Amino acid sequence: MKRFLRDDVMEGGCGENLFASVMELLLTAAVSLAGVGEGLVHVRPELAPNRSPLSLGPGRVEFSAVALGYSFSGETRSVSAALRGMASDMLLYWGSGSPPCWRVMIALEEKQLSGYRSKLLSFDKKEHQSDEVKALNPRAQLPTFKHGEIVVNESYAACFYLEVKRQLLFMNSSFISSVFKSQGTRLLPEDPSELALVYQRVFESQNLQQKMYEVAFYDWVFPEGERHESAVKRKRESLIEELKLWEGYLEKTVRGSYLAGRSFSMADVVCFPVVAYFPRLHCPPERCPRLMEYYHMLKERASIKASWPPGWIENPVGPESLKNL
Ligand SMILES: N[C@@H](CCC(=O)N[C@@H](CS)C(=O)NCC(=O)O)C(=O)O
Repeated sequence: MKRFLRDDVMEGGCGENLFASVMELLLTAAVSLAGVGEGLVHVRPELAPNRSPLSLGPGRVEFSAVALGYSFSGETRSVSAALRGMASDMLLYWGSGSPPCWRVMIALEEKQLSGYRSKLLSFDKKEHQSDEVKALNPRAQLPTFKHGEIVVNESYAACFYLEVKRQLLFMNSSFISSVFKSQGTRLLPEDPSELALVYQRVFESQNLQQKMYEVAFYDWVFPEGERHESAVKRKRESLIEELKLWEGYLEKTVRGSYLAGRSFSMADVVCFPVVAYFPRLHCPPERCPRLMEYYHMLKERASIKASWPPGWIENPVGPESLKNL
């Protein structure tokens, strides 16, 4: 199967330019169909020039938009099958209950890539330190994520990669790039001020994650000789202050809002797994009532249910590490 890259085509003669436009229209149709689920892409071979770099025959087209992960073969093809094909090139090594792993899984679900391959590894058995993981991730941490030959291990990086990768191929065509970004849920808004808020919430969620870890997993984060009662107290106060900030953000929004406004966004993808630890570890709900409302709303979302940590399903009640917050 041949490889179709828009820039290759654009460098060719005017016939290829026309063909590129046809392909754009096709891909546009494919994506809008994908937005509503199962659908068929109809190829009109009479629109394609003979000199196209693709294999064409009456009623038949074969091309593979490899960089997009899309491939079509035959006159028609189910769009969801094409999307599944793209997902099957993806491999995620993950651990149950890990917020960084969970956020990548939510992003995969939201982008309609639930057919990705995965390996669930046990931290207790130190499976994340295997040679297989280390070959891809020298820090031997999870998530470790691979798409074809592309390795993206940092959880934030993997989430952003899943959102924008199709945009890059069609850099010269703003229309196509915006259509492609809308595969599944659009996680980064177009409007600059909305986008700025999403970025702000995405990156500041690292504070909430770090501060939650340092209280909830104090004994695990700090070795015995480095533990001090005064430090525990300070870290608890720091987490309470951090929670107040997030409460304040939600208080300024109407009920039912997401972390960065009225639409679900990348901020929710990265932050929800951290928020979910508060009820699990018995944080008193009065410490963060709006965050808890947000939690109860999002836990019913399909992507979140589909990626819920199996260890949490087995043991729905977690330890009481945040009970005294
Ligand atoms: N910066 C990484 C952090 C990943 C991370 O801390 N993963 C933890 C699980 S939550 C891990 O693999 N820990 C095992 C270890 O560090 O040995 C990301 O966000 O992807």
